[in-house]
Order: sequence, then C-alpha cells, then structure tokens
Amino acid sequence: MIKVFHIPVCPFCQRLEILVALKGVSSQVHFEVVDITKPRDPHLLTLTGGTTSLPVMELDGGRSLKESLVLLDFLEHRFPETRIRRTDPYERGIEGLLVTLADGMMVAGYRLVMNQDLDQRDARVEAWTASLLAIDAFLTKHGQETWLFDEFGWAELAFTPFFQRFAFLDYYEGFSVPEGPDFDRVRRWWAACVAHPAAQQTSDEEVIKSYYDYARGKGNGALPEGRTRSSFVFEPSWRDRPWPPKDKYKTHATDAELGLL
Ligand SMILES: N[C@@H](CCC(=O)N[C@@H](CS)C(=O)NCC(=O)O)C(=O)O
Repeated sequence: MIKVFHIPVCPFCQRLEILVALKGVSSQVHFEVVDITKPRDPHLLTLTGGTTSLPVMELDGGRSLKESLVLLDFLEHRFPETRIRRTDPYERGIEGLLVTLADGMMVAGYRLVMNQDLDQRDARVEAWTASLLAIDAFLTKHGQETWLFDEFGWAELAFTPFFQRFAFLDYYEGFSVPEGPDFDRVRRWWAACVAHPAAQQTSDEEVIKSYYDYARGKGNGALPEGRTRSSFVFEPSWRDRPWPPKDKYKTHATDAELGLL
C-alpha cells in the first residue's frame, strides 16, 4: 500500500487523486488527511526532509518522495497497466511542454486572488491574462478539438485542479477567463477539464469558503489580522458555514461571520 499525506482542497494533492481515479487504482493508494492549521507531525517532517508542503508519499523501507509532478511520474510507472502519459516520444514532449505553463498560470492566479491593493489589481489581471494567452496559443498550435490529444490526459490532470481553484477569482475578483476569440481555445479546454468525471474531488463551494484567507492575502493556514481560526479548519465543516463576503477589498469578515467558531 502506498500512502500519500495530503491536504484536502490542495490542488497539488488533487493532481494525484485524479491520476489514481483515471488509473482505477484507488484501492492501492491510501490518502491520509493532514490538517494544515495544526503544527506538523514530526513523522511527516522526517518524510519530507524538513519542508512543510504536501503532498508527500510514504513508501516501504523508510523511503519517501515529494513534489506533485514527481509523485505523478512515480504513480504512472508504478501502475503501468493504464497509461496516462503519451507513449510517443514527441507527443510526450508536447504534453510536458504544456505542463511547464501550469506554474506561471498558478502563480499569476494566486497573486491576483491574494492581492489587497486595488492599485495593483490591473497589473495582476494583466499577468494572469498573459498566462492564459500563452496556454491558448499552445493549444491552438498543438491541440485537438477539445483536449491536447484525444482525451483527458497528463497535461489536463496537471492543470485541472488549478482551473477549479480559480472559482475563487470569479467569486472574489469578479473575473474569469476573458471574453473574446483570443481565449476561445483555452476557455473550451478549461470547461471540459473541470467537468471531467475523474476530477470531481472538490466543488466551487468548498474552494470559495476554504480560500477566504487567501482572498485576504494569507496563504497556507496563516491568519488574516483580527482572526483566530483559519478558513482551512476542518470543524466547522465548510458545508455548514455561510458564503463569505465577496468584496474582499472592503469587507473583512470575522471568525463568527465566517461561521468558524
Ligand atoms: N511544488 C509542490 C507544491 C505543494 C504545495 O504548495 N502544497 C501546499 C498546499 S496547496 C502546502 O502544502 N502548503 C502548506 C505548507 O507549505 O506548509 C508540489 O507540486 O507538490
């Protein structure tokens, strides 16, 4: 049994969950939940070599691996019966190239949702828009009608968790993929990715409620000023909490208003 320590709603961790679902090996990979709002268990720090970010994979013989793309590669080779990566060397290179664009888009999207300064907003929107244009151009050149190749594959599973997190941009910034033909290709890909049956581990509601602190400029369990409970706490469950205020630049909700007490 392979054990993966993960944070629910973490997009990097969800990449692994999607791959496991696509391969149909969920009975052979156990996902153990870690509460990001509490100090890390020393055992986890041993597995990661001291870093706090997850996912991390525990293997037999005291071995471990981390970094989502490394873990995806491990699982692809460990369970070769259903191949998700392309086997043709050139096509494999193309999907690898597209995956290199995921980080830039992720950073630009997170910088936009975490922005607290209205004067910075246009520049951050521009950076995020530029990252989408690059993906659109890549898909227009190399992609098929919907997917990069003939079905939801390696590149799709690397991007989809972030497309789903960007429900927070729509909610807190009133901003999604821009209108217009320059974005048609990436918009079509995005819509197909988030609707794929293997990628339904989270929902817009869970993302929007959990990432309220990001919208207030604080990531990874850090607390915005005046608050004592993170929006990533497990109890009360996000399901039982009210929707947070949308206007992150003006309204700063308390623990009580967020239903966190
Ligand atoms: N490059 C890493 C990034 C993982 C990452 O940033 N995970 C976040 C959650 S989304 C995390 O563990 N944050 C908590 C922390 O760093 O303490 C990967 O691809 O696995």
